[in-house]
Amino acid sequence: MNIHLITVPYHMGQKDTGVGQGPSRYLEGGLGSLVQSASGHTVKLVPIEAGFSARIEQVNAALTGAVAAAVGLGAFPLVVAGNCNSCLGTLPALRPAGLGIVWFDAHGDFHTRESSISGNLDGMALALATSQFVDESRTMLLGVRDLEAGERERVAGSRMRVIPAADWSDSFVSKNPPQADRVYLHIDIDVIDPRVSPGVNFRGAGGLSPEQLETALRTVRGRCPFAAAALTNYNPDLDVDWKTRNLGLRLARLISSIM
Ligand SMILES: [Mn+2]
Repeated sequence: MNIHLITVPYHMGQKDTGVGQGPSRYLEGGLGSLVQSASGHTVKLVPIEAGFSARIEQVNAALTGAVAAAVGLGAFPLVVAGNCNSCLGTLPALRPAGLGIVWFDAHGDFHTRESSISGNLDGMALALATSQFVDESRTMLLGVRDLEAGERERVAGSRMRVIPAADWSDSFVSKNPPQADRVYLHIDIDVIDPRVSPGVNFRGAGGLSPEQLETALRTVRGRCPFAAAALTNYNPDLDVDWKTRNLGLRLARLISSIM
């Protein structure tokens, strides 16, 4: 299957700022050729362009168009984005029947406008995704370790299946496969332990190891196909010796080889 490598170089509508620089650094690190060699298929690079300063909704609308175009051609959409709210651009372009979400993140991204202290859209990304596009019962939140007050209660009261990083076991996913025919895979790279991946805005201790994440990805893929995948939230300004960039490249390579 051909891959459309869709890059979204934006942070909250601002181009090439903070985590919005991540896609460019990955591309400079060889992302395109690596995805091509891992998948053995043609890779088309699709950069989202919405000017230097746009509304988040404009960026996501452009992303919806790009993902829909990929799906229309039977290509696999691999989204590399600054923000987790890119899910709100990707999901509307995917056929909803049987669709689930597998979401790796240190955070819940499960605030409402009422529970959010910051009002930051990224803190609501999964909450909006499950209220608008995919039912909670078909959603898994994996590797979470930093839930805020208000959000913690909302996650606990949800029908999502949740495994915190602190309770991680490699067998969890095989014992609790996604209740879906195919899944949108979302990886916020801050799910990984910051000691091995420092290039993130959140450096709270206790994240997953790259090997734990990779094992989980293989297990999920063994149960159901990916409808699309997203890799988000790499901040090159905070990276050390390209550790997080190289990890992201490794993850993109794995996704491309098993998708
Ligand atoms: Mn996060």
